[in-house]
Amino acid sequence: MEQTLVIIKPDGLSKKITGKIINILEKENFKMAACRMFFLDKKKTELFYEEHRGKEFYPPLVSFMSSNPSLVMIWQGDEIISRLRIIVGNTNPETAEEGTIRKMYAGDNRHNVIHCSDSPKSAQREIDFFFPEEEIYNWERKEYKK
Ligand code: FUP
Repeated sequence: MEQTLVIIKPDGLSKKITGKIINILEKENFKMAACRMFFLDKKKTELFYEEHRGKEFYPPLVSFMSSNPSLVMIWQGDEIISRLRIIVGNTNPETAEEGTIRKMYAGDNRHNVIHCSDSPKSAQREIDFFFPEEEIYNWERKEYKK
């Protein structure tokens, strides 16, 4: 089963859409495997977005991501990496497809409420970046009344 890293960014928490985003993921039948709140300080953000170091948007991105806490999660499901990229939508909400999370909730291409891994390789790196193995749960859904 494929896993991906999801971050509800500081603007997502401020906009009070955490539940809405989790609801979208649950409706897809994806399963949460880990969840923790992180205050991404400057150093941790710089390392996480290392591939963008040197770009003009890197300093303001680091400052935005370290302005408030984020909710960091691992989600799993069949082909979740590519499927979630479609559900999340383009980096810039102006060009994102209708109905995508970023089209519905993002302000601009920096304050875009959610991160999700873009490939199996980056998913593995990002999962290892935040979670030790013992904090990742492999569990099965059970049937309950109501
Ligand atoms: P994505 O995979 O869609 O999150 O986008 P990228 O990996 O290209 O960029 C990572 C983050 O850098 C974005 F989510 C927000 C930030 N960014 C900017 O602030 N300005 C830009 O022009 C591009 C990206």
